[in-house]
Formats: sequence, C-alpha cells, structure tokens
Amino acid sequence: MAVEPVVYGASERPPRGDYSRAGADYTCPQNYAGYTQADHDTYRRLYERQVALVPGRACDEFLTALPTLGVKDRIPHFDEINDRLYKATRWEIVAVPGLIPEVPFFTLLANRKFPVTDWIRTPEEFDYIVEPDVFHDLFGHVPLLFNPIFADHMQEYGKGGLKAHRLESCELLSRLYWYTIEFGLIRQKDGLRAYGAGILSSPGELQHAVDSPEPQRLPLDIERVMRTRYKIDSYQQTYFVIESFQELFDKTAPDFTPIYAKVKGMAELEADATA
Ligand code: HBI
Ligand code: FE
Repeated sequence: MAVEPVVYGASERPPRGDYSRAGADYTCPQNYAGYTQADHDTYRRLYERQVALVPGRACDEFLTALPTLGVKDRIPHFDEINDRLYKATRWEIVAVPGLIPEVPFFTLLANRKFPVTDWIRTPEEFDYIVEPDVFHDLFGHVPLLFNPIFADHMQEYGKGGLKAHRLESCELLSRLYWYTIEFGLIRQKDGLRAYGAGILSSPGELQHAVDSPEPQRLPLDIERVMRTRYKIDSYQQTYFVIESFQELFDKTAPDFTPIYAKVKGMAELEADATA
C-alpha cells in the first residue's frame, strides 16, 4: 500500500510508520516480534509514570477500567486485551501502522474496531510525541472502551464520521473528536476529571488540563467546538467540560447536517478565543 501522509490537521511531515505492512482497511498484524527490550522498557516506564498521576485526575470510569488493560511491564499482546474487551462491550482493537485516513478510520469505529498504532516512541521522545503511538492508543483510549455508554458513543462517532465525509464536513467533526475523545474533561462528584485520551496519556497535559488555572474551560457546546481550531503541538488553551457521559451521548445524537451548514457560515475561532 502506498505511503500517504495522514496527520491530524495539515502536516508537512511524512507519516511515521511502515504502511507497506497494511491491508486495504489499513490494519496490519501487531508486529510483536519486532519490539526490542528497550521498547518494552519504554512502555513500562510510561505506564508507571502515568498510573501514578491518574488518581484524582482521571474520571472514575477510566480508573475502574485501567487494570483491565492487563500487563504493565511490557507492551501487551492486542489479542490478550481483546479476550476481555470483546466480552465487555463487543469492541476489538486492531493494529495499524500509525495515523490512517479518515474514511478507513471511521469505518473501523463504525464496526466496533479501534485502531491502535503498534509502534512505540523512542526514549528521546519519552516526554513528548506529536503523533499517537501504542502507549497513547492503549493507555489513553482503550480503558473507556470497556464502558458501555462510551463504547456505544465511539461506534456512533464512526458512523457520524462516514456521514460527515459525504457532507464534506470531516474537519468540523474532527474538532469535536479532538475536544471530546482526545481532550475532553468531565465534572464528577469530587471535581474536574479527564476523559480525553490525549490528556490521560500525557503527564504534562494531565496536570495542565485538570490542575492549572491557565486554560479556559467551557461547557460542551457542539457549535462552539466545531468553530474552534485546535493545536496539535502544544497544551490545549481551551477545554470543553461535560457533566456526564450521557450528556456527551445526547448532545452528539442529533443529525449534524444543519449544524455543519450553520457552522460553515460562521467565523472560525482560534484555539484560545474567549468569545
Ligand atoms: N488514525 N490511527 C489513527 N488514529 C486516530 O486517532 C486517527 C486516525 N486517522 C484520522 C483521525 N484520527 C482524525 O482525523 C480524527 O479526527 C477522526
Ligand atoms: Fe488519540
């Protein structure tokens, strides 16, 4: 399969990952034999650092499900996780070589398959990496797929993505994905908590999003989100807060067709806009 650049938003860089391994649906076998001892060590160290930070910062549903990921001292076999995940919510994870184009991405989600990048960052990238690697995808995204409401939401998102593609509105839907699935906050009984994978898998962003007085935190408003550009290479300046996963489910349930039309007629907002 030809190498095709696919990165959140526009990118000047080529994609990272060997796309010649991928099939027509962009999935590939998890190259488990390809991991070195250093790769497993990186995973173990990332897990150790992050598991210490999530209490009091990650939402309850995440903390409940996290142990279900299984082994923490090496990169898990995706099959091992699938044995439990499929029983819990009929979701599966599938290996991919990295970021994939929107249509295959949404098609997998619509079929309750979550694409997980199989390679891991280098030791030099321990603190920061722009694109998703196996640690971000597993630690950040997979625990909430064990939650029935969230699991159903992700499938609906996939179906909505295919529809957005037909309506040439993927960019607007990507903003929603970004500000919820990747960088969403939820208010729970003990305070503000993270449910977005980009927050949950990053030590710096977790503390910035939950503890810092700096960023703007707005109630989730679908039109406001779709108007708001995002930055992929810095901490977010604006987060959107939900009161429950049911709220996220309900607010994203309507047909977005009229909303896309309306938002396209409105001015875009910068990531730090206060209006
Ligand atoms: N591919 N592997 C992978 N992981 C993602 O999270 C991902 C993707 N391709 C497209 C994409 N996300 C974004 O366009 C989302 O807005 C849907
Ligand atoms: Fe992600």
